[in-house]
Amino acid sequence: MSTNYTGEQIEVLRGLEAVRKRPGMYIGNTAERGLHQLVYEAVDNAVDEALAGYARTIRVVLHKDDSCSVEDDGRGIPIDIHAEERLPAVEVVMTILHAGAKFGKGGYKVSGGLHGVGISVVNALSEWMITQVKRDGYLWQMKFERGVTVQKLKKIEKTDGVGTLQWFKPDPEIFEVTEFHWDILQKRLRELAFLNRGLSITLRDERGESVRERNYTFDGGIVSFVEWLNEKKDPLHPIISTHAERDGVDVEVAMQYTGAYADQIFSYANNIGTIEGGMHLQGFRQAVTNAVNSYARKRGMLKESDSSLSTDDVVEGLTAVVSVKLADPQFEGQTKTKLGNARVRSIVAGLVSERLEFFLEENPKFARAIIEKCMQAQRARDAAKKARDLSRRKNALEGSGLPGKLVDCKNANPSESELFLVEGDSAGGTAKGGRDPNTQAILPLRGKILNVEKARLDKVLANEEIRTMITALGTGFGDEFNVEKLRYNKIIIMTDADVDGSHIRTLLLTFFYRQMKPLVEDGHVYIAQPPLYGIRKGKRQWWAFTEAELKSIVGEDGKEFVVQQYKGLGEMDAEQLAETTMEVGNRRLKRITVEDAVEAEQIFTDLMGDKVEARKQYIFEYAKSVKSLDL
Ligand code: 0RA
Repeated sequence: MSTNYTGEQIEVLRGLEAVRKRPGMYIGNTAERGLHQLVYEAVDNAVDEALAGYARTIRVVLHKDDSCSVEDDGRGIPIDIHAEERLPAVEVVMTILHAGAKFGKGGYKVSGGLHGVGISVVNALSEWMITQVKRDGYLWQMKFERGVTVQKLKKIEKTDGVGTLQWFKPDPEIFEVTEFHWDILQKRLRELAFLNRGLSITLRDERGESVRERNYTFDGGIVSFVEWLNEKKDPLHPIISTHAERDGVDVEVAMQYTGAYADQIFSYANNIGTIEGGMHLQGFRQAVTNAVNSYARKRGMLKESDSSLSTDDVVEGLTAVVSVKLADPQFEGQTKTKLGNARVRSIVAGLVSERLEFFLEENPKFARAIIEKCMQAQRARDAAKKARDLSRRKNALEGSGLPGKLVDCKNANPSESELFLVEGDSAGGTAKGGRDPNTQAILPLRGKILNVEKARLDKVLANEEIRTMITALGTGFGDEFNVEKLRYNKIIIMTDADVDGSHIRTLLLTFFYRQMKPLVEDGHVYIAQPPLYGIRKGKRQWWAFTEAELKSIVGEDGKEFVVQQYKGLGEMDAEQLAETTMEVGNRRLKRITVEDAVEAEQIFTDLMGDKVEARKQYIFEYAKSVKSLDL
């Protein structure tokens, strides 16, 4: 046998070594994201089997030892001997890099830039892995350790069933963290269930004291997705949807206008979220723009002298899911999430035009509501542009153009400068006293004014405070935003730990995300974390930022400690504020991610929208999470 050992085995070991040496090349990173990528890889294989028409259910279980199993009821990975490799096919799939591709199953094999690295990568990065296959009358099993076969394929028992189980424990030698997060997984699994109509996906968590289990099955597919996205919004009409195959591209679209002011359009190619958009999204946007304009002209709602509705106008308040599946997806862009196949644009545009034109013709009442909504967006945009032009002219007249309320820093180098957006004039004064005047600038914002603005984001621009802030940042906003003109590397929102503070924070984050997106994407936005408590004992002084920290300082009884709760920034003096919240080295900043901003946007919708129920719910939820509520 030793003469045989060379060929395949060496190839296998080389492959495993490459994966374990540079895991990032295969799964992105070895942090949280990479860890969850392992589950996605296993799940994607099962979803492929469902797309091929065989599997109907997928079951993902998080076990107590931080291992994860993914089971499907498909045909089972083949076990017959692979001619070239002279190993059972399942062993080839599990141990040879990129072997998955050799088993092309036709149809719309998912082979995106993010997924499709092959289950052998999961195997290589797992402390152990067990593969079970039910087919041909038996349950078969193999075992691996760090990708190396430790138990050859063997029959376990008789069974009539079919399917595949992949059970793996991520290797702590590879991963910085090995704990799966329920929230992350359920979000993706729910999304996959929406995108694959009828597919039943169960997530079960056995790690805690009580078992948690959820099943996601949506007979409506992406129509259910849109329904779910619009749960808290005011839809203007029933969901419009279409599903067809053209030239080998399977296209599904569901859309619904709401009273909201932002659009929410999700696009996918082969179940992968195309964050950077691409041809399918372009085709969709183009078709909606054309259909809405041509209907509005035909009905005389847009007069000959009126300018056409822009794409931004016609997508305001639109919730949509565009999902395409194709055999040869080209993923482009920085994060390989932009669909490049040019023919997909006209295919999607054609289908959407056809469907939307038909809907508008058939439903004049709904059509009118949609057109009116879009025209309102157009008017708001025109008004915002006028306001922008006006303020630009005004600034030019005022010389330096920097607002009087801004307490600027001396250092003119943006990479070293920070801007604190501080709630209230009095806290602004304190912050001014506590800042490092070389690098830290202060802009006080009058919270109450922002807070009562229960209206569309465009109106926010009419707000003096916000205009002042835009001028201070130097970037412009909306279509004219230019991140290169940013005058500060860090923009730090510093608000009180109460409901008002939380409103202002939400509004600012939503504003940044919608009107100055690159600020968030490039990580320029932060939230200051003032302490919740000051604790004294004799001459010693501590700060606690969480309840847990307070407990750990004062212990269970804590009799000799004097604990002061800080509700507002104004309760601290300049020195205290500097020491706890502003000084580099001492302070704790939370950097805002796109996910945070999206969440803020959701909260903003709840808070500012017309749905009283959602607003009540938010305040109720919020009230539970803070001890004393200052209303
Ligand atoms: C290739 C061929 C066949 C099934 C599969 C792959 C398969 C792979 C995975 C991975 C997870 N679950 C899976 N289920 C099936 C079937 C070939 C045949 O039976 O004719």
